[in-house]
Amino acid sequence: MDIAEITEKLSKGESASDVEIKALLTAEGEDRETIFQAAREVRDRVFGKKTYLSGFMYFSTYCRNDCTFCYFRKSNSIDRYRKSTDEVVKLSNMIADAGINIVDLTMGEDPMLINNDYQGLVDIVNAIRETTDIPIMVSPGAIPQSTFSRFADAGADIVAVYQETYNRKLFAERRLGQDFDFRRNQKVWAMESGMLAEDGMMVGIGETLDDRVDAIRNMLALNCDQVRAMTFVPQEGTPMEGDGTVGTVNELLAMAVMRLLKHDVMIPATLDVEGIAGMQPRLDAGASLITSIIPPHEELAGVAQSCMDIDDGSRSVTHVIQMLEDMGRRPATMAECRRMFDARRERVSHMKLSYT
Ligand code: SAM
Ligand code: MD0
Ligand code: SF4
Repeated sequence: MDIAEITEKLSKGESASDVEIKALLTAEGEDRETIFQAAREVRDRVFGKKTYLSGFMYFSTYCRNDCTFCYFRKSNSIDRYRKSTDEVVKLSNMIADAGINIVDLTMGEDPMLINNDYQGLVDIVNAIRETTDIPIMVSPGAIPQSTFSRFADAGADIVAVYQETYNRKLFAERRLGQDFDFRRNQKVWAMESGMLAEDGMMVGIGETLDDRVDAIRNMLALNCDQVRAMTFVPQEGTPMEGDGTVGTVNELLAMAVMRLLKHDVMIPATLDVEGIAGMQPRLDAGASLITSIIPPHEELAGVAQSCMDIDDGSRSVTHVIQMLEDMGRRPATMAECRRMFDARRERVSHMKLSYT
């Protein structure tokens, strides 16, 4: 199959068959570069050289769940922390002042924070919103339908809840004891409440090529404004510890395919899989924002790479911006990011009307 023909028609906004998508996802050699280049060109057509920056704050690492891939699963005996509301607000302001465009408030499904209908996180969002306009992402895990409006009212802009896979059997094996449909519906409920949604797939958790196509199709069909692919990183003390590290090319190809299938979607280049070394390959695969930027020396963890490149400052915003500029790209301003979020939320609110 001619890869260039497929990328050309996708670049023009035409569709592709599953067979063609599979050809892209399994491309080798020079064909890969053809795909990445097409993805970059489409990205630059929509976003120009602007790149959005997202600061990551894993503010509670306690969790009631037992996802088999996750270091922070409840059965793993590890040191955990929970930041106070004041600390989270202070760190969020620091992140905003440092020129980062988005703050991602992430927690394990911490019983203390779930208590009282997530009031702890609602308070944090309210307090941040009182002092800054910065777009706020919340990543609270799977929450009740009725709780979404509390986050929207407090000033949150986007909810991140990754399905990981749309294969129900694999989901049940990885997200033990969790409800597939309840998690899937999180994205719909976020959008119905006027916020945006981020979905995500994991690569290397036992999925087949067909599963990857299915995940990409499903995530885009939900109409999420942000979609991600993350390569599984084996974690000490978990059931998948011995599964071995896989290369990241399948993640990069999945990102490029998502870019080609939906030109204006936000796709993160995460620093959480390969640290700062992973930034450029992901931007080269068509990413439009950088996530998992973490300030050093604040005792904050990453997820898949809980400490890699944090305290030496390699995941700090100063270093990220310098590398970005070396690539001929530039960080977005907070005002640009705000405008983008407002425009997308406006579109989502009309989409909501068409649901009902
Ligand atoms: N607890 C919330 C949840 O599960 O939705 C939010 C935080 S959770 C740690 C965020 C995401 O990190 C997961 O959805 C998963 O995609 C990713 N993740 C967790 N462990 C990982 C690993 N070992 N390798 C790669 N990604 C991982
Ligand atoms: C990241 N470590 O962006 C973060 C995390 C949660 N919303 C995101 C997985 O890679
Ligand atoms: Fe908990 Fe999220 Fe880790 Fe699952 S992925 S164990 S819900 S922190």
